[in-house]
Amino acid sequence: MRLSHRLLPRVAPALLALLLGAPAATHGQSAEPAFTLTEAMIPMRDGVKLYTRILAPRAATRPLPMMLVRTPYGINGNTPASIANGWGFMARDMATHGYVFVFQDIRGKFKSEGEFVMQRPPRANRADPKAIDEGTDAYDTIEWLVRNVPNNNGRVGMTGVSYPGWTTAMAMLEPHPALRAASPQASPADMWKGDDFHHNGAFRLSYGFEYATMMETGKDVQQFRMDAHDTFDWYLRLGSLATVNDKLLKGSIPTWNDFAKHPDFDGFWQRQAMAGYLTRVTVPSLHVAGWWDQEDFYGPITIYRELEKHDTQRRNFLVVGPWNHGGWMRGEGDALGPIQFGQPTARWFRDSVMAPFFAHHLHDAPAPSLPEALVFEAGSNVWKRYDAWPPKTAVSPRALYMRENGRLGWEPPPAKAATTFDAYVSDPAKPVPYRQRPIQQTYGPGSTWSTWLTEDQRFVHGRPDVLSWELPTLTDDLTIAGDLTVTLHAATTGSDADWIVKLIDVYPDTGQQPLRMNGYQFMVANEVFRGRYRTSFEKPAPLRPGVPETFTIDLHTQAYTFKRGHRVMIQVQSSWFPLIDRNPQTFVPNIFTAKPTDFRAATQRIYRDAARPSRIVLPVVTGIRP
Ligand code: PG9
Repeated sequence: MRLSHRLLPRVAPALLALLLGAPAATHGQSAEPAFTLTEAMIPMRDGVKLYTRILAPRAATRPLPMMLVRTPYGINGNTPASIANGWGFMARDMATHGYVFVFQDIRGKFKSEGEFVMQRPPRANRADPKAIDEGTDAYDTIEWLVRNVPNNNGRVGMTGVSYPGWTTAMAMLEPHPALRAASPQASPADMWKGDDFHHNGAFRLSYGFEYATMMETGKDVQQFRMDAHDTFDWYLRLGSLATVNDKLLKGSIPTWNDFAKHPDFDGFWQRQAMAGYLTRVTVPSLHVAGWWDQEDFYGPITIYRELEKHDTQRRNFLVVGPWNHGGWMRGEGDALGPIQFGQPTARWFRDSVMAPFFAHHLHDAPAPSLPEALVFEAGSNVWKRYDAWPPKTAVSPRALYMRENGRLGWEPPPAKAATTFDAYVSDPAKPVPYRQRPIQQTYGPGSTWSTWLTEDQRFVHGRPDVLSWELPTLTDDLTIAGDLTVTLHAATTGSDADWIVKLIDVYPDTGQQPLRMNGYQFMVANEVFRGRYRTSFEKPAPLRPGVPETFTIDLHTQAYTFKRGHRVMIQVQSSWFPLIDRNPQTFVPNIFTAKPTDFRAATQRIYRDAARPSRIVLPVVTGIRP
C-alpha cells in the first residue's frame, strides 16, 4: 500500500519521511503478494512515535475496515505472506472478508519510542492534554489510521491475546469513535488477585521473575539465562527472595522492584487493576477465555462480569473454550495435552464465532447468533449456549464435604462426631512441585508450561504433604456449570500458610486407550490462597498457631461433566513450587525480605467435623440422585 496523493497533505511532512511504503518481498513466490506492507511511525499526543506495520489487501475493490493489534512482543513477523497464509493470529476467514491489518509496537518496545511501563495504569491527570496511557495511544493511533490509510471504511476493530488483549481492553475505556468492535482475549484484569503475577496474594515466582526479566532487560524480549535445566532446583537454591536483587538483578528490573516493594494489595496494584475502570460497555465486546489458561483465566472472566453489570444494550459477550493461553488462536483445538475434545474447537471459534462477530460490526454482515455466553463443556465435549454466566437457572449449588478415610460425601459430617481433621507436615525445604520435573524455563526449549494444567496429578498423589479425598465411582454423569467455592477450616502450627485446592476428575482404570489415561487425575479447577490475607488483602495478619480458621477460596468457574465411571477428587497441599514462592510459614511483614531462618516446617490440619465442615460447593446441573 502507498499513501494516495489525495491524502498526502493531511500527513505532517516529518512523518511522511518515516512512511516507507515499500511492499515487502514475495517470499519466493512468483505471484504478487496479496497484501502490501507500509511502515509508519505514528505520533502520539506527547510527541512520542510508535512503530506500526500496515498490511492491506492489494486487490481491495471497496473501502475496508482495519483490524488493529497493539503488542509489546515485536511486530516484524507480520508480513504480507504471514497474513495471506492465514497465520494464526488472524482467522483465515477474516482475511478473506477483507481487512487492513495493523500491528503496532507499544510504547518503549522494539522500534517504538518512549518508555515501556509494565501494564501502565490509566492516566491520573485527565485534564492534561499531553498525559498518556495505553488508551490514549490506541486513540491517537486510530485517529491517524482513519485519516491516513487509503481506502479505509472508517471502522476499526481491535483484538489480541493476553498483553495485546489488555491493550485492547484499555482502548475500550474511552474509545475512539471509529473503534466499532473489540475482542479482548485472555486479558489480565488484576495482577494481584488472579492473573500472571499473583493469585490471592501468593506470588507467582517463576512467571513473575522470568516475565519481568524477559520484558525489562532490553527493548526487545530476552530470556533470562538460568544455569539449570530443572528450574525447581534453581529457584530452591535462591533461598530467600532477597537474593534476587542482592545477587542477580541488583535493582535493574523495575517490575521485580515493584513486586518486592508492594507485596500486599496496595494502591500500586489497585490503580492497575481493571475492575474500577470497567463502568460502561463502550463497544460491542467479545471476551474470550480458556478453561485451562496457565496465565490469565481470572482476567477475561472478570472483565466480562464487570462490564456485564452495565450492559444495557446487550453488546457484551463471553466465550470460554477448552484451551490454554491463546489456544483458540492457533491449531485445531481438538485436544489439550492428552485431553481430547473430539472436534476442532479453536478453528470453529475463529471461523464461526470471531470472524462473523467482526464481519457484522465492521462490514455490516448479518448478525451472528451469539448467545450471552458460549461455553465448552469438557467431559461431555459439547458447546453450550447460556443466557447468563454464571447460569441463573437449572443449577443448584451443592456442597461436597471432605469426610473421614479420604472420602468425599454429599452429606455433611454428623453432628455427634468428635473433632476430626486430617493433617500433614508442610516443609518449605521440600516444597511440592507444581508440574513434573524437570521444570524447564517457562518459555524455554522443551517447556511443558503451556499444558501443565492438564498434567496427571498422580505425580504428587500420595505424597505425605498432599491430602486427597474422593467420591465413590459415579453411577451417572455429573455436570457442573457456574461458580465453585471452597471453604477450608484449617489450622497451622506456624503463623502463615498457603492453601492450594485442586478439583480433579479421576478417569476409570478400564484398560482404555491410550493406556496412560487409566486412572488419570485431571485437574478441573484449582487455586491458591495465602493465609495472611484471610481477613484483608491490604493488611496481612499472622495466623494464630494451632487455631482453626476459615478460609474461603474462590475456585472460579467451570462447565464440566465428570462422566459415569469416573471419580471426583479434591487435593489440598501447602506449596506449589516454583509456580508460587515458598511461604516461610512464619509471619513476616514482607516475604521478599524473609530471612532463611524464617522458613520453617509446620503441621497443617484440615478440619472435617460438623462444626468445621471443610467443603467445596459445586454448581450442579445434573447427576446427583435425590
Ligand atoms: N501473560 C502475559 C502477560 C500479559 C500481561 C502482563 C504480563 C504478562 C502474556 O501472555 O502476554
